[in-house]
Parts: sequence; structure tokens; C-alpha cells
Amino acid sequence: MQPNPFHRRHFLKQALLTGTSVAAGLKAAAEGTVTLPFENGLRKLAQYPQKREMILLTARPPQLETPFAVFNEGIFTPNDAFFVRYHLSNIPLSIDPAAYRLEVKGLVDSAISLSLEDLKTKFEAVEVAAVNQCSGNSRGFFKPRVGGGQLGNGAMGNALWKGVRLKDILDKAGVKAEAKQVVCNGLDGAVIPQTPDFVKAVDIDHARDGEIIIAYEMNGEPLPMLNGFPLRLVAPGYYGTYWVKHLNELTVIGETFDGFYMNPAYRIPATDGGCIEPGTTPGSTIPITKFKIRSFLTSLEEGSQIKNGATTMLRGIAFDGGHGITEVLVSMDGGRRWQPAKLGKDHGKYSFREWTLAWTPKKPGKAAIQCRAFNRLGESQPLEPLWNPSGYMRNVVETVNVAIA
Ligand SMILES: Nc1nc2c(c(=O)[nH]1)N[C@H]1C(S)=C(S)[C@@H](COP(=O)(O)O)O[C@H]1N2
Ligand SMILES: [Mo]
Repeated sequence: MQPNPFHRRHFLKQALLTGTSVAAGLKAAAEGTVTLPFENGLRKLAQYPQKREMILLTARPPQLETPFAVFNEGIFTPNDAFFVRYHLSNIPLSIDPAAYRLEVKGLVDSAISLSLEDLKTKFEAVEVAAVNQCSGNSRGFFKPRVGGGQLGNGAMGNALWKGVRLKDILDKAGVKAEAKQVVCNGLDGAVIPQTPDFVKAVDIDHARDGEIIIAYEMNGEPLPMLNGFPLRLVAPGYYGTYWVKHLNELTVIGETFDGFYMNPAYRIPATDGGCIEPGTTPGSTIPITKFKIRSFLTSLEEGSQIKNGATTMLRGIAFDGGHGITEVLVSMDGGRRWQPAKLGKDHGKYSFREWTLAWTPKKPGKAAIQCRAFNRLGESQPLEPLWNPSGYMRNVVETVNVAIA
């Protein structure tokens, strides 16, 4: 663990010393800024190790948003543009892969300690295309506004993750009958001991259903340091809070874990849909779980101009918590009439799904473009935004206004 603050020069030095390739692409912080479309939306652009220029939310701990145009580059989000979210400033800056161990303990027949080599050679490798999205993605759009990082729509990304099943690791250790949850901890910690460590818990049935993986690769490369090198949890369909980075400790317990990041943090109102009347206080709460269905237009920005009479290819993405996208409807008139888009290649039910629609505007003026996804259960996105006091799970039908000239 490095007690030092996150410092670029230090980071570079460490990276060179350990050869973890963190140094690639290091440049001085950029001067540029962007303005996200809500109150106090001015953000600096910054460049961190292994990352291209990203939208800076906070520097300590590092929180970087993906510039939205990246989502139009392809269905997988490049590693160097993938968002970064940390809660605590004491993050690992360099890690020796040869010395790294994943400990499995608690209510197991035999505690085990696995090296990266063990994980890669002694267990079946599996791959899954899955979206990672922060619970608070798009929080900056909440009205009334809520506390927390005022994020635009860039705290999400889709990657091809490779690793081993959490189930296989647990089976190797042998889970005892009274097991209830698996507590997951990573290398990062707080700067002062009074601050709770970032620790998450997964129900034992979920941990053993074969879906969660312990990933060591992302889009065919080792995980970038800031995305959890060398190991992270990938919980397909679940909000990013469960995707513990620098994972080094799994503890099987016989009760419900009550650490700060399970309670009171990362909880939603215990209502149908997890939302309440804007501005009110929830009665009881439950831990946040799966993504709500969402879709975005990625090929046109707010305020762009397109040519009257010419064919424009509208393109975007849709995803949900794992039931699978079955349809995306698109409207050019703010939701009065809808037409079906064409869905792109299916990379699996946890991946972004591309949609496209060729559109030839017939008269000059303004157009409010909207898209609305449906999944296999028939669930869709609300036309009016839902609200909860933590600013989680936004999934309203978004509107992009363009001019036709
Ligand atoms: N060790 C560790 N893992 C963590 C976190 C953290 O603060 N520490 N934040 C979580 C949250 S809230 C999110 S949204 C995702 C973000 O993953 P990323 O930084 O790779 O984009 O990491 C999760 N895993
Ligand atoms: Mo998050």
C-alpha cells in the first residue's frame, strides 16, 4: 500500500520501477475544459497514466468520466477511455504481479491463497462482454439535485472481461453450509483510520451462480491500474459498486455484512423500482442491485446541425441488467411518433447493443431525437425521470436536440 497521495510523477516512477506498464502515454495534465449540460457542469480535462484525456470529477481520489463521444467509436469502450471511480485516496500506484495473492478465507473447508499464475493456470478461463456502470452515472441531471459526484453520462463502459469464475474459486476452498455472503475487499484503503474501508458483499447464491468473474483482462489486455490491476470482480448486470478493484481478499461469512458501503451507502428505497416522490425521504432501503434499462443516441451531440434532405445514420447504444435488449424505438419529434431501429451484433445479454436508424429529414427546423429501449421482459425506460435521494439508476428516455438546415 502506498501512503502517498496520488501524484503523477510518483506514479510514473513507481510504474517504471515495477514494469507494470502504467507509464504508457503519460503527459502533463491538459489545460482543456468541458461543460456538462447541468448547473456547475464545468470540468477540467485531465490525463492519467494509461488513460487518454478524460473528464476530471475529483483528483483525490481519482474520478474520471469518459467523454461521451467515445461511445460512438465502437461497442467496446477502449481501456484508455474507460471511466475511473474510487472512494478512497490511498490507492495502489504500483503492484508486483509476482507477489500478488488472492486470499480466500472465512467459512470454508480450507483457506487458500492464490497467485495470479494459479488463477491463470489452475482454473478455467471465461470471457464475458459486460457493461460496468456507476450507480450514480448521470447524477448531475437529477432534479431536485442530490449530493454526490455530479456525473454526466460517462460513468459507464462496456468491455470484454476475461478471468475465472468466482464460483470455481469458492468451490476450490469449499464453502460451508452456513455461508450467507462473500465479503470482497481490495488493496485500496483510507488515508485516515476513521474512514471506513471500501468493502462489498455478495450473497452466496449470487457468488455461486457462475456469473460473477474475477477478471485479470479487459479487452484483451491486463486491467489498467486505475481499473483494478491485476484483479477485479466483474458482476455482470450489477451496478459498478460490486465490481471490487485490486481484489485481494474474499471472506465467506454466515451473516449479512453491514460495512459502510453496504449500509448506509449504496442503498435504494425499498419501493417498486427503487424510487420515491422527488424531494422526499425513503422509509426503508435495500442494497442497490441490477441496472435499469437505458439507451443513448451516440452519433449526434446536443445542438448539432444536420442537412435537410440528406440521409443521416443515427446510431446509439442500449443495455439492461441482463434480460437482453429486444427493441429500440426512435423518435425525431420528441416522442410523438416512434419507429424501430435496427439492432447490431449481439455480444451477449450484458453488453452494450448497438442500434442504427437511417433518417432523412424532410423539412428544416428543429428535431428532438429520443430513443427508448425494451428488454426481453418488456421493460422499458420512463418518459419522465425517476428520483431517489442518492441520485442512482437514472434511466429516463434522453432527448438530443438538433437543428436541420
Ligand atoms: N477497490 C475498489 N473497488 C471499487 C471501488 C473503489 O472505490 N475501490 N469503487 C467501485 C465503484 S462505486 C465503481 S462504479 C466501479 C468503477 O470501476 P472503474 O473505476 O473500473 O470504472 O469500481 C468499484 N470498485
Ligand atoms: Mo459507483
